[in-house]
Amino acid sequence: MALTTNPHVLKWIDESIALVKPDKVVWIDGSEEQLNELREQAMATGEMIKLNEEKLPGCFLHRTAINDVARVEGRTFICSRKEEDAGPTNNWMDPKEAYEKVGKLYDGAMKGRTAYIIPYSMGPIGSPFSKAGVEITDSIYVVLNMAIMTRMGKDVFTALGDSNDFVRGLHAKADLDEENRYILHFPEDNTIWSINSGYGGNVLLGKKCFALRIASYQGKNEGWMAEHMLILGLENPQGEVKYVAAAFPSACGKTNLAMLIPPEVYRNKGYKVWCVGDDIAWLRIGPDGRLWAVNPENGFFGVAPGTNEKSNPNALASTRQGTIFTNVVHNLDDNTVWWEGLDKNPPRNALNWKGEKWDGATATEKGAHPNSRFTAPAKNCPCVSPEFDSSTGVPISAIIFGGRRAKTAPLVYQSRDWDNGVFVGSIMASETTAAATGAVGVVRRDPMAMLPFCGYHMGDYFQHWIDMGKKLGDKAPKIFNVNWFRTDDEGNFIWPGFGDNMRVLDWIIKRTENQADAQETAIGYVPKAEDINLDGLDFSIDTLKGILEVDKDLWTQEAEGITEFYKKFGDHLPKELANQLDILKANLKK
Ligand code: GTP
Ligand code: SPV
Ligand code: MN
Repeated sequence: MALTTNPHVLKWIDESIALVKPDKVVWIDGSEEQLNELREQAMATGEMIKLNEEKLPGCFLHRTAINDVARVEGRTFICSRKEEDAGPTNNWMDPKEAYEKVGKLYDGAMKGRTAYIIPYSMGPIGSPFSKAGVEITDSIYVVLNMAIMTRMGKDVFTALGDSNDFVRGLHAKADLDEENRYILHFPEDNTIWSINSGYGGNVLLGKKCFALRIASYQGKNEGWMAEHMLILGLENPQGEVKYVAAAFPSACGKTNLAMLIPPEVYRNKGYKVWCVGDDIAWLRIGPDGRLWAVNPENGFFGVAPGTNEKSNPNALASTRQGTIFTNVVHNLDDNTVWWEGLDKNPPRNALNWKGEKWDGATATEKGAHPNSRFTAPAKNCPCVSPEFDSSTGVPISAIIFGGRRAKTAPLVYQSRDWDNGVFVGSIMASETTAAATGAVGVVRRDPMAMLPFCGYHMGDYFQHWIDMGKKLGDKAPKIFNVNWFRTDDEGNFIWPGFGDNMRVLDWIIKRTENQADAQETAIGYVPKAEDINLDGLDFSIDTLKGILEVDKDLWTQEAEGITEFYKKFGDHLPKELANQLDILKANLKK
């Protein structure tokens, strides 16, 4: 039975169902009873494997097809009516052509299957920040993931009423054919079409497709921002909490920073980090003129490899119940899971991410896929912020950009002002990771970590950032850049990272309070080495000076790279950014 009488919802569902022709239609009400039935069905077909109930209560393992393990940027399209509106960094398809061409693939794609209709909210239901979505999918795995990642169920329809303001998402696994895999976004129609994939970022349509690509377009039109950012609160010994939002590209450390446990010297004094979000932030100017953020998600879709008791105990704890693991190792001895970097005892009697026999002691290949993931409820996180469900969000004091750079970018620097900060975000570059298909470790420009996620012309997106700064005026957050990934001549990371990143956050917060010094360089303000607290850390001040250095030769090359990159944006490049590039060049000549 339909869970709503909203005519816009019903019309779109009727049309979509007529196209994909499922045998059955099931409305997802969000009840535990219904979810349990679906879990039972997925266990019966092998789609989900129930894990050890004592060690991992309510947890499941799922394996995707081996050709379907990451986002597919080459097959992701922005279907705006005008090609120019998609801009130079997105693939574009004419919407008419897209509906027609991919419509043929959808025709009858759910024959013999069940269509599940999922009402969900990005953001707390009823918050002025929040937006509703409806996803039609033929995958139980998607339903169960959406139940963790979003606020899902019939209350969403109650909050939506008869409004037309919801995002339509149609997902069909079809036959998982790579050649016919499409992730299409129609920003002007509030619509997403995804076909021939079963992997997270391609199919959990509330996440990257809606909360970044469609939402960034909505934000541009409505005066707010949708960003690929974690949100954390840093509590000082006086009990005051300052919030920061940080944009790093995929698999570059957002989840880790968001759940950071400060080193002992800080913990002893009473410092604590609270996690508000680990991947996406929606930011609006509040009644007080400051920038406020909510995390539109309700769970973490985190990278498994490298997550352990030392690197990120809070993430690990988050995965100990009610979690879905995707493409990790299945330990057959005790029916649990394992991944590279979990501990030094890989299981011997196990199946790798492909489901093949795997012996961790003798294997030459990795057992877990490098982009294997956990889907864990945010409420499981020991450091989840008390403000997690706040409908007004949290006020942001600092915005941090960052990426993986073996050289060039110093450990941390502060921009001179907002426009310079937008410039810093726009020139972000990072080595590619396994989070998307394609080569790994290649440096590419990834402005604001949004290259794969901006739903419109990136030059106009830069302009939107500049315009937001004008509205925020002196209430704007301060903007910083960090790089945890400088390497030595042997390719080892120099900075210890993880919990010790607290030492950098400490300087950042002090800067927002005008309580720390800095030295001006060609690119902005860099800390004086003695102002980064190294207490309790075996790390020499000379090594620190090394990773704080701004090498003028490298930056001169960088400026050339930026000049080339900026040409892409033509007359959509804000004059403020062209001006910032001139300033950088002039500074480098000084
Ligand atoms: P997405 O979910 O893809 O958006 O990734 P993310 O930005 O949340 O990255 P995540 O925190 O999952 O980290 C990805 C990888 O970077 C993991 O293998 C981490 O172990 C590693 N990593 C995270 N923080 C640090 C750090 O401070 N130093 C070093 N060397 N590695 C880190
Ligand atoms: C990312 O790639 O940035 C992720 C994972 O957070 S996905 O949901 O696949 O996009
Ligand atoms: Mn991400």
